[in-house]
Amino acid sequence: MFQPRITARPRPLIDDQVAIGSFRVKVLTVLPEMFPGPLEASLIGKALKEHIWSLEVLDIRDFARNKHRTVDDTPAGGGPGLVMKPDVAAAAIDHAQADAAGETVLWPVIYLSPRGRSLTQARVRELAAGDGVTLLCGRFEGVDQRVLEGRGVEEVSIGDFVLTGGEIPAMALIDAVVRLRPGVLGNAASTEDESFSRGLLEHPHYTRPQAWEGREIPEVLLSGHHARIAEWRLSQAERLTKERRPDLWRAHTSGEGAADGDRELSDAQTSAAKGGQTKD
Ligand code: 4GX
Repeated sequence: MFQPRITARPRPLIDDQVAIGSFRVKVLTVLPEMFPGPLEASLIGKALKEHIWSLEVLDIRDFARNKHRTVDDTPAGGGPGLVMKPDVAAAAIDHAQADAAGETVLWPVIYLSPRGRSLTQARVRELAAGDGVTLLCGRFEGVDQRVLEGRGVEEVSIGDFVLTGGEIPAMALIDAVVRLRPGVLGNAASTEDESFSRGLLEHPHYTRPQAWEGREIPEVLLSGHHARIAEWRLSQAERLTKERRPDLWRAHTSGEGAADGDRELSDAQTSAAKGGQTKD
């Protein structure tokens, strides 16, 4: 007699405030009041409400062990500022990475820092394909180097400038990752920039009125000739990339598809492909 084998039993859709399949973000910070902040607004905020992703903010001070809740100390070797203590940072990381059954979860721990590798759309895509991320936010002079090494923390920079802390960089990373999760963007936008773009800056955009302060919308965009429009957009994207980002241009021209995969910066090729199909 045929007996269907039960391979999975029904599970609750929401378990401990975390929806099944939800992308989990944990933020370690001494300024928990900064969150969710702007992450509550717009599409990312809507996705948070819909449990497409979850945010757990941990106050690093809760992991300090003295009555003053000290999290930092003066730099070894002297100099200005303060450095986050390795024992406190490690306790916060270990707590974040320990799941219900006391098992270490496998998602990455990232320290936002101007010393890190630059955040790329390729890394953003990898993170979005995972189950979650833990973000350590530093203030002052940063975190004791030994905790970064000892806990296998990845250092990531959002750009070559210095902020007062890692919280805003963490929010930038979260926004970039969450927008790639299914259900966050409209279908059109997401599928488009994923599959076609290849490391060019975006072409300029225009909308009505046709003439504004004596400036006209480029005629080709009003022509209805989709193939010519696509051609124009691609040439604009190429011109801008050459002018502003010689690094991206080199990567684009040397072997197509930058090795580090900064795609999605332009939809020129998308339009080109579409235009090529609809006209001619
Ligand atoms: N991209 N900051 C880190 C503390 C700090 C200072 C020195 C290491 C060395 C930043 C950025 C950034 C401000 C976060 C300083 N850590 N993070 N913080 N740019 O400016 O990611």
